[in-house]
Amino acid sequence: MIVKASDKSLMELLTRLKEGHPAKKQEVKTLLELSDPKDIALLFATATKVREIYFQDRVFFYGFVYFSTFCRNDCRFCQYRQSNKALARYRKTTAQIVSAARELAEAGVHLIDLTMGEDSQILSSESFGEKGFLDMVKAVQQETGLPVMVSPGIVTDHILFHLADQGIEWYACYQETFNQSLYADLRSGQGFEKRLVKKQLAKDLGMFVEEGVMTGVGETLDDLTDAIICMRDSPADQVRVMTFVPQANTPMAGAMPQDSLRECLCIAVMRLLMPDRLIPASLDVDGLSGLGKRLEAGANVVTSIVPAQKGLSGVANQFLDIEESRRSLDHILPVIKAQGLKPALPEEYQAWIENRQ
Ligand code: SAM
Ligand code: MD0
Ligand code: SF4
Repeated sequence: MIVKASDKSLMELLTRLKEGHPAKKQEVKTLLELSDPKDIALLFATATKVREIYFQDRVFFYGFVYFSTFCRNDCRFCQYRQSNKALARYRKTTAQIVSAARELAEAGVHLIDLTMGEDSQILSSESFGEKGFLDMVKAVQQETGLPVMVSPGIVTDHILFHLADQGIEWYACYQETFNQSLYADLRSGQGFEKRLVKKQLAKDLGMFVEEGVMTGVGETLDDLTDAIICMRDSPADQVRVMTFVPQANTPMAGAMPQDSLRECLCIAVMRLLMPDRLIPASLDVDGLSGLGKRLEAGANVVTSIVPAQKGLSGVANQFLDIEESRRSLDHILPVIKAQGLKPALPEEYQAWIENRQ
């Protein structure tokens, strides 16, 4: 069913979704396949209206500290896969991580996202690493006084128990896709259910959870439609989509880079289906120049804000805009202001958290 902006049915569909009526699978797919610029503009305008209802003109900022780029896994899409011997890797010390987190906090972010590859030196519970990891997270929490997200991949239940016990607010762990055969190809050797079960445990322990998918990894529109509906029906508190960025020295290096329109269409549809959730506009895919269009699509969290001169990497783009300080609030603020948006106050982020609990 192709609907046109001029066509009454698109207006009616968007109005119904804006009013909170549930979306049927075919309606979601119809919105994802919009191609006429007028139709897309109408979808984005509706998504930003819905964002305004739930978040007014406020935007949240997430600082990003990729503290170890060692990984035991071999995700086909990721440059940090253990088979990529061409990559220079690092493992930051607690002092270095705390210093970066402090700088981000002073800059005015609302949360610190501590991310790593599945670094076996840290994750093996018998090694100092696990205790070192938990002590480091606690040090960041105490030094900054900010909410903390951890994105360590699959960790032991023991680590999740300790994180929840320490009052760490967020656990991020993405499925990438809900098409289980595509998942098995992307994250070979890693159980699909295992990631879902870990997130459920985090939720049961009182943590918030972030879910995420990628576009441009061989998914169909039906896969993306299913993924958005699965995320809607999941307990995730924050939901993201990122455009796959092909990486040298990986099995998917030759993939045709996809533009971020599909990501922005997903953001807008996710806003309509999950109006009260946090939806990132990541700086990691297109850098600062990609921020505006993701906000125009209805995102309300700027993520992957990385301090310069700390030797820290991004994920989809290891270096893009980092040492030029373009992934900084100084450069972000004019972009959000141009859209009539402004930084949320720290207490407004805290209020969202308390409200959500
Ligand atoms: N190692 C942890 C894990 O895999 O959950 C955290 C690392 S990072 C947050 C992992 C996420 O970054 C992946 O789940 C994927 O969604 C995203 N990602 C990794 N490589 C990417 C790429 N080349 N392009 C776009 N997104 C990518
Ligand atoms: C981002 N580069 O927000 C970060 C990363 C992990 N929790 C987030 C993918 O885009
Ligand atoms: Fe490792 Fe995470 Fe990259 Fe997969 S996505 S290779 S688990 S760092």
